[in-house]
Amino acid sequence: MPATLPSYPWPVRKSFRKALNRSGLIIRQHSTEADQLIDFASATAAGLSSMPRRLQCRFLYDARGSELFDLITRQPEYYLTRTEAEILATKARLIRKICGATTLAELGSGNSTKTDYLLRAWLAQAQSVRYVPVDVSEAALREASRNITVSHPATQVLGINSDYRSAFPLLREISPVTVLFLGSSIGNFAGDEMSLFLRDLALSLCLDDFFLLGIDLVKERHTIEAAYNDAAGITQEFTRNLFIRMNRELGSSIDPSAVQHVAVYNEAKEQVDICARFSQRQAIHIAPLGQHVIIDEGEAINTEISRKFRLGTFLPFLEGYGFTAEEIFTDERSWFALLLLRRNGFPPAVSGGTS
Ligand code: AVI
Repeated sequence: MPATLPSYPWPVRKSFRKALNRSGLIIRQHSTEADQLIDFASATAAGLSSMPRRLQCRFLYDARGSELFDLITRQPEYYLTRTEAEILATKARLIRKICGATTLAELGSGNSTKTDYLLRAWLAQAQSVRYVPVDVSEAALREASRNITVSHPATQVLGINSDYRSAFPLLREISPVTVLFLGSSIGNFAGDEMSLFLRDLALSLCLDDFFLLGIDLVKERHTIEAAYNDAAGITQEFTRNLFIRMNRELGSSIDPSAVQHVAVYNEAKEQVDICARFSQRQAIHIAPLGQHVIIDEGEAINTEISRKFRLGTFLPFLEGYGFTAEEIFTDERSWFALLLLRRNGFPPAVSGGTS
């Protein structure tokens, strides 16, 4: 686990500070297209050679993958987005009251639709608000920025086009801040990734900054499994799209029709394990590295996990990273929770996972 956070050279910080007074400006990530391709190729090669085989879920979100995820959130079985939006709709004003006139920064903002409730609540209390969305997709940032500027002209939008971790060192520049991490995206992290994320975020925030975290709660198996096996087959297409992306970018020559989407709730681990099972043997080519990996008929590759949480164990775990709950908001069925956390402590010097 790296001991230090990535840091930006002074000129980048300086230009970010200058940009704080403007709107709509996109800070670009530093990696080139070639770097991104090598990152995809090497992570794929490592994941396919590990046992069990596992691909990193961040690669699911190319342009088509992001479109498909957006469609997933509208499926009747996928309760997460709707339930979180219901909570936000009723609690946004109270959240603003507790957080005060902080800057809103959103990690993995996507199309920023749920953020609308918070922006309205912030603008009901002040003439303007600064909103800093962070996303790897420049197209998503530009669209969100355009939409928000049209629907809330008093919002100053300053997009950061990078992964979360690279954006963390800039959070201090916009403190006092409320960082949003919605949709239970934290559930897609494995134990060590979650620990690293929480530790780095805690180290990047100032004392008394806020962290609004959406988490999906443990519930009956059939409700959870239905959400990841929608009748329209969109989630299946989402899983398949990762292999279509590999064909396009890595020259992999995979037969997409041999990819079967399998999503099963593991009650012992309290997580959905999402896999691609191959109905035929495949020789997966990773052209940029000149490698081949053989996948046998019936073999499965894990493409994602989606953890479900219990408040009784997760809140003390968050406290261990310096985050204390100011308020916990849930829906009527206790299916989903929004945790309003305050950073008022310190993370451990060396962190461990939840499992
Ligand atoms: C983004 N994330 C919170 C989704 C989830 O529910 O774990 C990703 C997803 N994968 C398939 N369906 C939804």
